[in-house]
Amino acid sequence: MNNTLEDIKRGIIEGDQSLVATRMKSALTEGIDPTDILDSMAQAMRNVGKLFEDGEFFIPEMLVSARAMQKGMEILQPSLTIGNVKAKGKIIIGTVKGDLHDIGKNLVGILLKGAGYEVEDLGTDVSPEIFVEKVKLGGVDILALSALLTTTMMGMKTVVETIINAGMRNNIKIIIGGAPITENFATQIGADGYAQDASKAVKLVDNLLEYS
Ligand code: B1M
Repeated sequence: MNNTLEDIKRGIIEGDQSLVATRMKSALTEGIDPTDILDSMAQAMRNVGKLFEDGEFFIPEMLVSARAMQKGMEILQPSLTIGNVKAKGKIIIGTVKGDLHDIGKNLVGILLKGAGYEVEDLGTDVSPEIFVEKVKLGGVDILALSALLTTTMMGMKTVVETIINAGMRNNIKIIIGGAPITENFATQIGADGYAQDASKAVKLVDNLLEYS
């Protein structure tokens, strides 16, 4: 792997925001493809997860790595988003109730914006009622739900059910994703689609809204 990308990975794992910021800027001046930069960043977070599983990292270490990752994403975001063109559709995105993980969701949001969609991000720990309220306001094409915990993923089913009970199911498509989520789970809970990663989420939305 290229040295700059190695440094970015190391910066994220060590939680060194200034190393990430400097090397991220170098990567962009060197003309490294932003999606390759993103891949290295995601790899770094997977390593952090492994270190946590192995008992070498604890919550504080995960948090500083997450902050370094967010710092890098802030710098990268302008290279992934396109200018002022009419949006292809509106997407509401959020992490489900009880779940505070937002890095993957943010990545999905950034790439969707980059692909020309208007994205409203409701943040983390979002209750089914809040999702429904937003959908009721109208003009929403896709509801995008993220979950990283096996204990919160069932919250996605509750969101689908709350949307059905509100009589809004035919108005929108619902897509889901996050580390513990599978295609099978998406089918089981009645979602319209599942994407394994952020770029697949863009393809999925393009397909659902018939842009591909
Ligand atoms: Co937590 N955490 N965490 N954590 N954390 C995991 C998820 C875990 C797998 C770590 C481990 O044990 N190996 C584990 C979950 C185990 C399980 O449920 N089976 C875990 C745990 C246990 C916990 C706590 C319970 C720990 C504790 O308190 N004892 C706690 C829960 C807090 C809560 O949410 N209520 C907790 C807390 C945290 C921090 C706050 C410290 C921090 C989050 C900071 C933040 O997000 N701002 C954190 C982190 C950083 C992680 C790991 C290390 C990294 C997650 C991440 O950012 N990955 C994670 C380990 C891992 O994932 N290997 C772990 C990088 C990111 C780019 O990938 O989020 O998977 P990811 O997103 C991908 C895809 O999943 C997909 O696309 C993204 C990009 O390609 N995707 C979608 C995601 N959402 C999508 C939506 C879509 C489509 C695709 O459509 C809508």
